[in-house]
Amino acid sequence: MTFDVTIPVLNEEETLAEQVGILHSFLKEHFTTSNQWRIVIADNGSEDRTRAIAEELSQTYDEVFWVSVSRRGVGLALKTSWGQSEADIVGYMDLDLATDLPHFLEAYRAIAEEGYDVVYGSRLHRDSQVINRPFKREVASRVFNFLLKSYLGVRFSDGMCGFKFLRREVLAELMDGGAQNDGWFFSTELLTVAEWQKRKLFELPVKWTDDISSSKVQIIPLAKRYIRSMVELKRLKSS
Ligand SMILES: Nc1nc2c(ncn2[C@@H]2O[C@H](COP(=O)(O)OP(=O)(O)O)[C@@H](O)[C@H]2O)c(=O)[nH]1
Ligand SMILES: [Mg+2]
Repeated sequence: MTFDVTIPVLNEEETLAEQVGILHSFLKEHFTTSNQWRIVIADNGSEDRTRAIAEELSQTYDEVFWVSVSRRGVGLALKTSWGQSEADIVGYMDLDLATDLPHFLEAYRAIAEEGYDVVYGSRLHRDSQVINRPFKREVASRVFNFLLKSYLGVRFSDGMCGFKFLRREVLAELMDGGAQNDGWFFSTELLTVAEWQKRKLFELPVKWTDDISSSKVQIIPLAKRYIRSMVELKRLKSS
């Protein structure tokens, strides 16, 4: 099966080239069929050299592509990138490669060989291994996932992990079913709607290493937006 790995980026000039290089050599080593895969850098609104570096990388590597969207938001970046894709499998991972790369092989297998529709990384499974997670992020993550479970009635263990892959076939229906957010919440919506639609979800306990210095997330404003989006999604469910 063919696949696209999207990397959403915002102002990542410092690490973009190196991280894409690491991902590229990993995929090259494990997937040797030509034209089987692509890395798509999805930039929206970077104000540094990110976009120029993405262009350079796309010239250096045959398998690297980029898309650029004028408005900010990870959800929008992913929808744009996946919307242009022709691959059997689409998905994304964070540029910091916080999720250990070999997990991608498990994710690929789950969809390509075991018939799963959606694979999501989880940092909250008992077999997960989480390194360097700042205490307040850990707490925020647990509270948020608890709210998802109690308020939306979902069963998945981690809605926000930056590591998700799905069969592209199901994307349009997930979006029709309510996965539409332009921001970070899109990632959680995908799983929520997938559950509502009784898709086959594969929970992948991951080894996750936080890079404390690089995070752009501001917990309080993000939490407010998340909760607002959760309420909207709930309304959709009951309507
Ligand atoms: N396209 C896009 N990517 C973003 C945006 N905000 C963050 N990112 C990317 O999303 C990924 C995860 O961000 P990060 O700050 O590491 O989040 P954290 O690990 O949850 O603290 C990185 O690859 C960022 O460059 C955005 O508004 N648009
Ligand atoms: Mg990170």
